[in-house]
Amino acid sequence: IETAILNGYADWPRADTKGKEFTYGTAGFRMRADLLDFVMYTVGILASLRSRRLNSNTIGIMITASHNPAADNGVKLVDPMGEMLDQDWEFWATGLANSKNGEELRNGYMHAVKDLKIEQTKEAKVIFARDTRPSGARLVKALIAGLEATGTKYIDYGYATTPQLHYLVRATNTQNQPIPYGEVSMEGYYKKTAEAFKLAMKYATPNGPVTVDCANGVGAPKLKELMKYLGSDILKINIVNDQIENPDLLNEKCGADFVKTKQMAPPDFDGKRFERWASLDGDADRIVYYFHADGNIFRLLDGDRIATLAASFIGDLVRKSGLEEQIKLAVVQTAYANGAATKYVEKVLNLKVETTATGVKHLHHVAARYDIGVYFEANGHGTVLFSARALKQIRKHEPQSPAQLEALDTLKALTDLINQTVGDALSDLLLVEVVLAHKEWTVKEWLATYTDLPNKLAKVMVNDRSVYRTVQGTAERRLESPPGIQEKIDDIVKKYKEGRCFVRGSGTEEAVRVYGEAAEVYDVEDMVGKVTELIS
Ligand code: NG1
Ligand code: ZN
Repeated sequence: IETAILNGYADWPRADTKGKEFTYGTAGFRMRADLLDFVMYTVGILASLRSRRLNSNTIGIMITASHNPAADNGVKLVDPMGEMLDQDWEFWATGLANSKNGEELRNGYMHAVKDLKIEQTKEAKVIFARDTRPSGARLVKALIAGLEATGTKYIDYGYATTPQLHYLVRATNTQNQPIPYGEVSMEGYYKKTAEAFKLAMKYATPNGPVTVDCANGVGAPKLKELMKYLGSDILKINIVNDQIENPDLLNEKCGADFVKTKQMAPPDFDGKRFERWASLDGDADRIVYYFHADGNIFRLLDGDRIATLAASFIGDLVRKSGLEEQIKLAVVQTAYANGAATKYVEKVLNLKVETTATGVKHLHHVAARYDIGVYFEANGHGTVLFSARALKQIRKHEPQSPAQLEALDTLKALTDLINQTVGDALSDLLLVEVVLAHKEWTVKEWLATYTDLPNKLAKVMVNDRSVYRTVQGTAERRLESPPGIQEKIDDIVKKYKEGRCFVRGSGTEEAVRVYGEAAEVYDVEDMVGKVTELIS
């Protein structure tokens, strides 16, 4: 293997990154696609180590740059149960990817084998997939070179959404267990999702159509495929922005990230008043809803809204099933969640709220500690996790009345509908549709549940974001460095009614983010402006 790794380097040499190191961040490796070939080669090697370390369980590799422009690409590893790669292994990922030449890579590999006590004779197994970016085809070749050098067995699933790949990983690794996650095929994903949706809709009144903007990405063909299994009698879905054959259009003035950051609908939006639209991102792991209210006012229903909608509905189902004593629900957010959403969950829904650091892996871990954990980032990435304990309670519960039976049936269906591995725009779309149909709500009633506090997210470009360090245990809401700055922020913020403002270094850009909210719009502008000045 060592020799094969060294020899393979000739075909996939490290690109000149002008001294810049590769980092495995929240989104894996992500950058301009032409710099990624060697990184892919090392990711293949890393995946072999990970699989052998985990008793030949299958590891997933997803090639995508999500909502980034078409010229970028990226890669991330998926652990056996469909979770993100164990954080401790980011060290090895970064180490291999930053080898300066073939010898360094080989030595890095040998170091890992020794340190991690890898048995190289064990089988190594990998499955992978990619989004619609044209560079994906070339990057797959580099990846396969890494897999072959290490004698790793692999299956190429072609195009898939990120959550579909996560599904396939978990299904593969649980296929011989008492309760497999699902059939090990793309068809298995569609069947499981569609069947669960139909069951969840059994007692609901179908709603009007929903229009889905697929960001001209992989979500378009995959949603079309899913629709064949859903049929159109319970839910009518219109698709826009499905041009995957023109890569320049990917995420271009459309998609979930565009809608959320610009706070506007894509230019081709033609929804009538109160008609529901939703946007996916480039790899279909995020979703936001929106509509036009009276006077053509744009209204966004973001991740906070999906979380509150899901928590309210699932909380009701638990109660109506008679499982209130046995099953506890919590909602997990980041500090970017609107204060009004947090208050609504605590005061109206009477549920516990936890706040974690930014990044899905943090939310996921905390949500997994609860019987049912609802987690969403404001940008629309999230899911609902059902613990093994909750699933057992739900399965063994004997309903005492027709009403209990109805609630329990719907709850069971949701445990299959909602992707348990990662936030999944397709299953989240169906989840929202189920809830709106059951509640007989339009977007108008959904929006009316609470009123967002006026807020603003600003970005300050800096040379070194690493000096902005937050205090442990504050979910990144307070700075400990640079020294003295937090006190100054506090002095500014206390002058505004319901003022809240925090500053943190971005994990994905060379920038510092300033988020603020207050009771009045002009106060937010003023407050965020002053804090931004302070750090500029
Ligand atoms: P950073 O750049 O660390 O703020 C951004 C988003 C996160 C998450 C990550 C990963 C905001 C404020 N931040 O993180 O929510 O999605 O990208 O993609 O939206
Ligand atoms: Zn994404």
